[in-house]
Amino acid sequence: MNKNMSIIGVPMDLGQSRRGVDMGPSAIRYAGLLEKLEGLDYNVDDLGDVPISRPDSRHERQDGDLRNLKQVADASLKLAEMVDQEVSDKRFPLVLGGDHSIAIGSLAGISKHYENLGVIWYDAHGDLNSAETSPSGNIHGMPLAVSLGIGHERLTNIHGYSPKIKPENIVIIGARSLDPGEKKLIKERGIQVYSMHEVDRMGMTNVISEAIEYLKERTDGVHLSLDLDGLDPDEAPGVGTPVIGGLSYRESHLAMEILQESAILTSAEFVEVNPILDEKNKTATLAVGLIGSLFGEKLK
Ligand code: 5AB
Ligand code: MN
Ligand code: MN
Ligand code: MN
Repeated sequence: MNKNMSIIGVPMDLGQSRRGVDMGPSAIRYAGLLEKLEGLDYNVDDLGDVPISRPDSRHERQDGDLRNLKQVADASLKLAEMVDQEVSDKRFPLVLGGDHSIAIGSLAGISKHYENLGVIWYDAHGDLNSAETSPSGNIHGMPLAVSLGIGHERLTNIHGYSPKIKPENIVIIGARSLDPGEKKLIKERGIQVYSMHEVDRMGMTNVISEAIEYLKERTDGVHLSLDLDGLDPDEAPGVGTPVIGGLSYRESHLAMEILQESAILTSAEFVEVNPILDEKNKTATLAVGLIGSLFGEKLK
């Protein structure tokens, strides 16, 4: 794996309605991220945080009923430009959220560099909503749809091109809360989903190995987008939209370890850590542990 890594924080909480997830990047750094990566011999450059503009009013809803559309679009473009630069400089971008709307910017910046970027979406949710299907109007439930070119044009066209991702290059792992419109899209577009049902039946070793084989055949780079709510709320209490019955601590470490062995990843992001809802920084500490496994920490 690329030993030159750039860390970018995105203190964004405007893609959803629970305060505190903007403090995620600080909490992850505080939990020892840099020390962990430097201990694994990475040459780490922490670029700090993307500036986020505040909305005039918290619950401002605009253009097609998307909450904070303008601010999310502005931040997405800034993030896209930053990750674009890091990929150009041959550095591995590691993005810290922030709510999951930040994936719009990450994918916009990264995908420009690939013909067929693959995405592993590790999440309880599909994040495949649009204004028409969303039950909440929250943009953090939309980034994967936006990256497919579905949604508000202000979001789909960020960084000047659309779509960013092809549906057949996506693998969702850990899903257990999909809205009707999301299920429809998954069927129509042939998106690969390993829901908790498949994880239970096949075991994580088979799920992640199959996902890696599938993506290896068809992609020229792979981005991991890991929403901490993919894990069970017992392991990751500090998230805004917890869903019972999630991936375990060990299943998740195992997935990261097998991803490390496969060496297919070219970028990653860890999102939705909310320190206000957390218990003694447990979720941020979990994120740093998973990042350790993903980047080569060994148990023996
Ligand atoms: B997350 C829901 N599907 O659209 C919606 O945490 C939840 O980034 C979205 O995965 C959860 O509001 C977004 C009900
Ligand atoms: Mn998500
Ligand atoms: Mn989620
Ligand atoms: Mn969430």
